[in-house]
Amino acid sequence: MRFLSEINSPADLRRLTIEDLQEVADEVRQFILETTSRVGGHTGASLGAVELAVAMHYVFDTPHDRLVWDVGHQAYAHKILTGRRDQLHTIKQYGGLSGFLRREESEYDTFGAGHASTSLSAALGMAIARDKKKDDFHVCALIGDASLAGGMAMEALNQAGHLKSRLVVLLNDNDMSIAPAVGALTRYLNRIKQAQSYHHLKEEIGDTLDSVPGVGHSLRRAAKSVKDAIAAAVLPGALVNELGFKYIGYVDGHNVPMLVRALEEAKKVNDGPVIVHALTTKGKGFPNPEKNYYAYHATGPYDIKTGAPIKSNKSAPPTYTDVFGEAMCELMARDDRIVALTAAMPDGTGVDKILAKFPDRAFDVGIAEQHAMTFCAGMACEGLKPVAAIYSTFLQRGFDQLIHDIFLQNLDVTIAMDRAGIVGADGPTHHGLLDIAYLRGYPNVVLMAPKDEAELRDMVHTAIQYKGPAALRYPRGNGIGVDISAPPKLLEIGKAEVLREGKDLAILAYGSMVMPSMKAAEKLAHEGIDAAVVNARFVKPLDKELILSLAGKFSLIFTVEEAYLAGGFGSAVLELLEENSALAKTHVIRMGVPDKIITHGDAKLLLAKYGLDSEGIFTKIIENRDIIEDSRSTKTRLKAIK
Ligand SMILES: Cc1ncc(C[n+]2csc(CCOP(=O)(O)OP(=O)(O)O)c2C)c(N)n1
Repeated sequence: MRFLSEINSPADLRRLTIEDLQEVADEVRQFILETTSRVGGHTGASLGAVELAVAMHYVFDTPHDRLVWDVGHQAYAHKILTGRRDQLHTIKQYGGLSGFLRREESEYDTFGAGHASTSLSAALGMAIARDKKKDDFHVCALIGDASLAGGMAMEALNQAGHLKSRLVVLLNDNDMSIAPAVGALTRYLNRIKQAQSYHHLKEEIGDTLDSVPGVGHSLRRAAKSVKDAIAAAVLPGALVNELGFKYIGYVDGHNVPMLVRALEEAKKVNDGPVIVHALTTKGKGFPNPEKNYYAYHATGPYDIKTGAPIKSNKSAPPTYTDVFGEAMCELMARDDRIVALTAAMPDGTGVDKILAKFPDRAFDVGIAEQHAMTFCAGMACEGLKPVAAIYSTFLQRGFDQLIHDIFLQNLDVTIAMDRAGIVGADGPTHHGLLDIAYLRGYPNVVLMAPKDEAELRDMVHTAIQYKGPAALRYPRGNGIGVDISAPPKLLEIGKAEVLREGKDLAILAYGSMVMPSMKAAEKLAHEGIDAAVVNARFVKPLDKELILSLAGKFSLIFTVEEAYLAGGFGSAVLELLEENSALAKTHVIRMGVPDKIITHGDAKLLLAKYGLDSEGIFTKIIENRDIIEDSRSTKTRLKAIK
């Protein structure tokens, strides 16, 4: 590495000549390949944005100038160039670098991210603050074409064009989301690309840029030449004229000198926002880039020569995601009112299988969770049975739409929340820990969580059959290996399942915590403690009858959930007991995720850290042994009195 080993900050990069930059980019790309082939990561997304990162840090005086990355999954080159090269191999691991951007991690990470389409709003906010403070720095937001189509980004575009604050937007257009990008904006961007031949356009822009006066010439003349550049580019109306943006492009997003020139031009626009439209290839440089586009976005470890994934030999049970996809296909074959929907996560949610099998009854709406909810509501109004498969964390985007459009109108929509709980390597922006709290406070909705993948099938069926809004949550990763060959069956709404009778205490577990609770109970038996275990199945409605009877029987009840404790399943149990004056004799201990930001890292490790595995549940119960002993002696005394 001729250059990279000497680049410890963007200032080092800026000491190089423009002619050296392409080689720097090549070295950065090689470094990403060598690292991600060992540890995995957002490989393809980051490989596609290498030259953009080099050019931005070269042109802008970072960190004085503010770079705002959308999502942040594509920012490995940015991390490498901003002093984090030697830690890149720790990315997404416990104690290591975050897979996204975090303000605490580096002064160059001006805005934390992980969810899409936030960069323009944040960058615009910074630009306006700069103007108010009469400060002088550039703000440049980098956003992908799929994220640009997200609702928030559209709202920011709308305001940016109106405010006329100085702002550079670098559009990383690779025609891809995680899956191929969808929607009318994608078509619009493609129209720009097709409108003139790439070569012709490059020359035209190049000529115009060449005619720009150097630094020190009047801004007016610079602005005029920018106008020329813009006029020379393809301007099919909407973005530039109607929204008040200037447009430079498109440029080859893998040609660093060209990107540098385009960004230098953009810097000179001082009377409003400007978009630099760069065309890139996702997974650029990935060995043997197959047609399998999902492989580009993120990878596990792979063979650096062939690109083939390095898989462990262990045969694992199917993932909850796969089981959901299969169950949906079975149910959709039986009932043509069922339609499926994903918001830009077809493979992540199992909707890819459904799209392949039922292309007319499945939709990828793009990064548009809010729209997805109300779109489902509309379909439900007309008698369809929409099932939206969505990550718990991304559903947060659609909160008001859930309440206002679905729950309030009691519409027949099913929400399948994948990645509910601690997701692991993706960290705090992606953990799905809030859904119980944010969903259960409103009437009409039924909320459930399966103990295993067979029950997931039953719950998908039950939720679809239920006449009204229903949501189910299930974790990331593999099922526990139970038989899933039986047809999905209907569960009684609000009925829990007693899995183990006991004499000393009751463990009420929700979803993914049921099986660890069973294991803990078995271990407790060896210690002479007899725990009943209940698979709660529903947090709304709770199995009131059963829980109140448990409270009458046991002086100690544990609730266990893979979610934030505040407002969660345990809170719901406490509320029920309080409403029924059943708390006086029963001690309730809630286990779940505490009121803390949960970092990234191996999910098993994080769950263990918060006592959310069989060992943790066992230990917590042993710690409260004195309550059990007390209750035993009270019972003995009472018996003696009788
Ligand atoms: C609100 C939200 N929904 C979904 C996602 C999942 N997600 C992460 S990256 C991505 C694709 C982004 O595509 P694009 O902006 O074009 O960038 P690229 O990966 O192609 O560089 C998606 C859908 C997310 N991060 N946030």
